[in-house]
Amino acid sequence: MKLLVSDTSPYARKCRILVHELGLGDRVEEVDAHPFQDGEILLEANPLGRVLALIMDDGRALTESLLIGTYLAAQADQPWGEDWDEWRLQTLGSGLIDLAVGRRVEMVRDEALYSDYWIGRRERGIARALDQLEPEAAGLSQPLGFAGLTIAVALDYLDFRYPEANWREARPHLIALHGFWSQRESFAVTRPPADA
Ligand SMILES: N[C@@H](CCC(=O)N[C@@H](CS)C(=O)NCC(=O)O)C(=O)O
Repeated sequence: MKLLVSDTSPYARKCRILVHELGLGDRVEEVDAHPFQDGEILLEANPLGRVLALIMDDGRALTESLLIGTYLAAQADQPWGEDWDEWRLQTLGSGLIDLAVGRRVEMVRDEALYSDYWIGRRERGIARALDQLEPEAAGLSQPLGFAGLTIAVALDYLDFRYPEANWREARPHLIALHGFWSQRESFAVTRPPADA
């Protein structure tokens, strides 16, 4: 299998961490495919031009990090079950990534195109999601689950692209979850380059 990734994408990072944690490293080859370069391999796998994509052994490609994560877990004989709370928190963490990436995209546009409305809207959504996740993070039954992983990747992405969010302020459970993941090798080897 080929996993088309970019080293700054939090969506790609979720799945790269999973590959590592599930012990699938020898079956999955990472291929660098920055979305804004519109490379042939990426556009063929994902006509939407987004990272990430997984080219399966039969040549077909999957897109969307949640679907790819679900597929990888099944490949490792550890299928995700019907723990709907785990799914609920996972999608909230993923939505947090969406807002943080959306804000970042807005911030790097030409100043003339820059929209305070959209940046403010994203920032308010990020703050609300963090407030909801804080008490819930304490109840994450298995810190190694996909929900915890996704939330930790979202928090690390905030450190990377939106440190002014100050997500640590009065959020001890999120700090603990992030601290847990920060000690994992999978997290360390997938950290985006500081200067990117
Ligand atoms: N919902 C998708 C989001 C993927 C996504 O937006 N990836 C970003 C990179 S971080 C991208 O490729 N952006 C380029 C674009 O939207 O044109 C997923 O979960 O995989």
